Amino acid sequence: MTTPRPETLAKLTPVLTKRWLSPDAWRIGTYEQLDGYAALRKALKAHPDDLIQLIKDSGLRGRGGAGFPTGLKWGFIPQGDGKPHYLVVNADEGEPGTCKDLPLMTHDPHSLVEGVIIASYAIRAARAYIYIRGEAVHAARRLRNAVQEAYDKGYLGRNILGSGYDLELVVHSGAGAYICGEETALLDSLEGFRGQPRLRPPFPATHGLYASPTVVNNVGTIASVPPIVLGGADWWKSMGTEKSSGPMIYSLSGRVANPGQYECSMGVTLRELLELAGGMQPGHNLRFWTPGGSSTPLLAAEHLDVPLDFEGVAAAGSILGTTATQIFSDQDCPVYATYRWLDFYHHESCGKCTPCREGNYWMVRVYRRILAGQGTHEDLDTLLDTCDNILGRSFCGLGDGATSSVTSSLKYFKQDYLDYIEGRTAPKLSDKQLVGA
Ligand code: L3W
Ligand code: SF4
Repeated sequence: MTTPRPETLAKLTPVLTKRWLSPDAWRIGTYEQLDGYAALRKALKAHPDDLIQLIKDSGLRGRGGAGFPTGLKWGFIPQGDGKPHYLVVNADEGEPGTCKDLPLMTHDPHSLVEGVIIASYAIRAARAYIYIRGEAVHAARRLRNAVQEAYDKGYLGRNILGSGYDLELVVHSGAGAYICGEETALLDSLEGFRGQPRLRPPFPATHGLYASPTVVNNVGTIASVPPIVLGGADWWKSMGTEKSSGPMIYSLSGRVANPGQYECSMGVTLRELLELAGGMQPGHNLRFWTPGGSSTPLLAAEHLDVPLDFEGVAAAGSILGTTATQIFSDQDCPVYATYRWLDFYHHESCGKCTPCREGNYWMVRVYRRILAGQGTHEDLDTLLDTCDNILGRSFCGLGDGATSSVTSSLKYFKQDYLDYIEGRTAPKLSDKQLVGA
């Protein structure tokens, strides 16, 4: 266990999480007492274009994994086109290890609702949707309650706060498919079709929901909007790094003493996060970790001081992704962990394209063989070759993401694979588990 140092503790920057520990923060009365809906009042007095410029100036980047500049995306919405515009919030948090949006919606749902209203006003949308993961029953209940409270208080519906602006907000629960977190599959699902990715371009910004201009943003992105409106772009940029501005919610899970959500300025390192979280569990030493969920290449103990911002993680050969740091120790097996992630991608593959559908199916079978002590040296080449045929050849990011842990675990932990193949590690799977992929 490491004792937190005061200078490290100063790195906690509660902005999106600042109300989480207040009693009943999810109720509108508490929210209003803690600055709630003050940003909306301010925003409704501004011109929509000025709000888009403010978000551009803040440097806010998407919190759903890709880090696309939010103000730029809002600016893509054509104006004066006569078509309806939509805002869709991607609340389908399903990436293994990722746990930042569901706690936000559970503890502080009004921050998302307020962000939705401001963002919709900025892009001139009269209808917005929050697409929430089907299994997240409690968060959806909190969210629906918050939406109703906002309607009752005149923050939603017709002529919001006497501004003349109208907005309807619908909370839609999905049916529990990871692929529906891909923005175009999400739109298909929202339209009532089977959720499968659409060809991009055209992007949702011009051809989104019902073929109309649509902004799709992650929960954390939209919940960042009210603090930016209140605090200003310079204040937001005073946190984080030059190209990755603001705070970010990092979720720590696995072999860590105090798992949970830690909101810090972007660019914090895993070493600092671990100090905040009380260090590793007793008796465990860090061996490997994901910087941003299971779709991001693994990093190793040597990467403890990598700045966790978009550029820093990319320079280390991985992706910031959803800032879901899953921590594994010297008592965990990178081959088995990779197999479990791969099994997830194989199960969640929508089947639309061959590289992902077939590639993941076959790779799961190879992993089972290796873990059952029946692998060969050629299997390692087969895995790399299959990844080569999935990465960049898949229809959407799910296929690419599936290869991340395979290639990175082979890069850093090839010896662990060889130990199974050459009989130094006891098999983890039985012969019976070889089939059925
Ligand atoms: C208009 C253009 N819009 C790009 C928009 C695009 C989208 C955003 C980013 O995947 C990643 C993925 C996962 N005109 C545009 C444009 N856009 N060019 O920008 O797009 P893209 O394709 O870079 O990424 P994506 O498809 O949004 C997201 C990774 O995140 N991930 C997992 C995420 C899981 C969750 C979750 O469970 N909640 O988010 C982890 O790393 O692999 O690479 O809006 O339309 N020219
Ligand atoms: Fe479906 Fe996988 Fe192809 Fe994406 S990459 S479209 S999830 S089969």
